[in-house]
Amino acid sequence: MKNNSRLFKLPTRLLLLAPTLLLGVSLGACSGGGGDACSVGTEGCECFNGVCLGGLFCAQGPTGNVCIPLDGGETGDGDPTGDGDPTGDGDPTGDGDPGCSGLTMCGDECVDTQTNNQHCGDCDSPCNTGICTGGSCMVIDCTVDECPGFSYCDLATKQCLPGCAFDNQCDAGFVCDLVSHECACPEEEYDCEGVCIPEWEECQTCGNGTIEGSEECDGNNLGGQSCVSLGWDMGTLGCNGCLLDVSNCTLEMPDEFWFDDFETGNLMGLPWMTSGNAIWSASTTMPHQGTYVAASGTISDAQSSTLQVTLNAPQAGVVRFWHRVSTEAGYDVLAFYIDNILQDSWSGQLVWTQEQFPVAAGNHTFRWVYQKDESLSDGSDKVWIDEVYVGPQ
Ligand SMILES: [Ca+2]
Ligand SMILES: [Ca+2]
Ligand SMILES: [Ca+2]
Repeated sequence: MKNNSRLFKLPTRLLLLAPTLLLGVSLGACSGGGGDACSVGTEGCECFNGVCLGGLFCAQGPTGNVCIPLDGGETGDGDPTGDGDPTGDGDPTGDGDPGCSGLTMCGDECVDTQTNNQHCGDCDSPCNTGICTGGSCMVIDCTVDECPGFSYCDLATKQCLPGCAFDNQCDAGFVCDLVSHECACPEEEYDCEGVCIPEWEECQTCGNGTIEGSEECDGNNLGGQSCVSLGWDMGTLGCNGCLLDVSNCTLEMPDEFWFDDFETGNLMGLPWMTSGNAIWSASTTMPHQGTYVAASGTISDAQSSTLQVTLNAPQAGVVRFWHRVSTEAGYDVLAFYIDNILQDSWSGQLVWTQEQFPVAAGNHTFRWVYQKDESLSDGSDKVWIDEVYVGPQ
């Protein structure tokens, strides 16, 4: 993480430095060697084979690679000149990198090299024997001394080995497994992002403001998306249950017709709303056209899965769409409604079929519902639609 944020910062710093660089050159700050021949490593000079003098860092500049201060004081560590770490090993000031708050960055994790068995003293020094104490590997006889930090007394060898013996050596909520000497969640609990929660609770990271896993957004964090970036004309993008909510995004009314073939790979081509026991989604299973279709959610007996859209028909015309169903014939049905009035329903094993119904000008809600009865399933137990069109016949 730290490496990334540092790389990310460089261009900004370079921009800030650019006027200084130009000024510096004209004033001869880069004239250590006289004339155009800069002393390699002087601030603002071209890097020689990527090498700058101590305290400087080779960065890509607008006219070539130049040496710039490693640490312009931006990190607030009081060391604006840097202490000479041209290798950029992630520890520019020697204080363990400001982002690690006193710890040392090894790879992408912050560790305490005083006590870390994998990184004892420095990142490249694992303890092959003994325990890391005070930055060096010590073989400790636990019949004489107490085992320090995260170690336990191995009765066979009478040595301290890495691992726990007591719960209080583990993070809060974790307990020590006395067989593996590792910290684990208590019985009937599991590790959810470093917190032990009951087995029957879902690991919920929605609400922490960070977009993880299948989350599309989290709270105010919309991942840089907006209604417009998602293809709408205007409106305010929301985040609901860590899924993007486009219900307040709107399109300008089309001159001719509305159409969605789901080739956006999601339900964002029109102001779709999906609800029920499971939601509809874009699917690549047997598309009628293109790559994607809209597929009902996976539901159980007596449940339903609904997809609907409200559109303003520019003039009297039709709604047309293709559908496919693979359900228990006669009982588990795809029903289609316009403004809450059932138009037709389908069930059983049906191939792709096109339907068409008349539509008056104005606002209408088109709703597709997969509704199962109390028992039995057949086929894929799903329904699909594709190429939804509302416009002139
Ligand atoms: Ca989250
Ligand atoms: Ca399609
Ligand atoms: Ca059924």
